[in-house]
This record gives sequence, C-alpha cells and structure tokens, in this order.
Amino acid sequence: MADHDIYILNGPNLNMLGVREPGIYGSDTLADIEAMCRDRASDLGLDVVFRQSNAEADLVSWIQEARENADGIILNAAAYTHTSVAIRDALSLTDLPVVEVHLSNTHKREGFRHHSYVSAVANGVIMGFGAQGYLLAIDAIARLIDQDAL
Ligand code: CA2
Repeated sequence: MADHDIYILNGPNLNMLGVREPGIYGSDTLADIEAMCRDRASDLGLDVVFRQSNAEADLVSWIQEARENADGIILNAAAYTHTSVAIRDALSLTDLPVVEVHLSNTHKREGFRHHSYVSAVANGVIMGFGAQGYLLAIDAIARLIDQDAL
C-alpha cells in the first residue's frame, strides 16, 4: 500500500514522444515513461497520478487538484515552461514540493528555452537525462516528502 501520492504532469506535445525527433527527446513513448515511473514510485511507496495535456488550463486545474490530493508534484510543462505565468502562479499557491523535469537540456538549445517560469517556484530542476530524468525526479520528490514529514 502506498504511503504518499504524487502527481506527474506533462505539457503540450509530450504525447508525441517516440513518434518524432528521437534525437532530441529519445525513443521512449510517454506510455513507456509512465510505466517506468509507476515501477520506481511503487518501490518508494508512492502512488502516481500521471497525466498529459496540450491545454494550459488543464495543467493549472491539475496543479490545483494536487494541492488538495497529493504530497508532491513532478512537472514537465514542455513549451509552457517558457511562457506560462498561470502555471507558475498555480505552483506557488501549493505548499507542495515541486520538481521540474525536462528530457532535454534546454540550456543547450535555442535562447527562448533558457528561461523557465517554473524554476523559481520549484525545489529543483532535472534536465538533459531523457526519460531517466523522470526517475531521478521521483527519487528527489520522495526525499522531499520524507523531509516534509519530519
Ligand atoms: O526537454 C523537454 O522535456 C521539454 O520540456 C520538451 C518541450 C520543449 O518545448 C521544452 O523546451 C523542453 C517540447 C515537448 C515536445 O515533445 C515532442 C515530442 C516528440 C516530437 C516533437 C516534440
């Protein structure tokens, strides 16, 4: 039985993973990543809500939902990372630990990907390790949740 619940939220176009651009984002599909996350999370006693949307409003609503239902949030806001004050505000309204994750190292890419609205309200950021970054993020959020419980 899981002790804690985490939300793993994914933004626009991440449903296309494994279909195009494997050179940047790897060949795993989002379903593959979800399965890997569920395995790692269950080893750590975490129950996972795993979702993807192309709509900013869904992500804001799910962050608000997590505030009520979860112990931590892992977020790959995809392109909204670089544009969304609404997602940043929703995150800052939660008292939950937040880990920002990106498949690619956005700092090695175009200049418009260098700024993240999420980073300033996240506990930490994991990027550039492909799908493995999600597993690192689960390890990190488990530790943050344990610290909060102390
Ligand atoms: O590296 C990441 O995880 C990103 O969050 C991915 C976003 C990008 O806008 C961010 O700058 C960095 C893009 C996700 C789009 O996913 C695709 C998947 C397959 C083919 C094309 C795009």
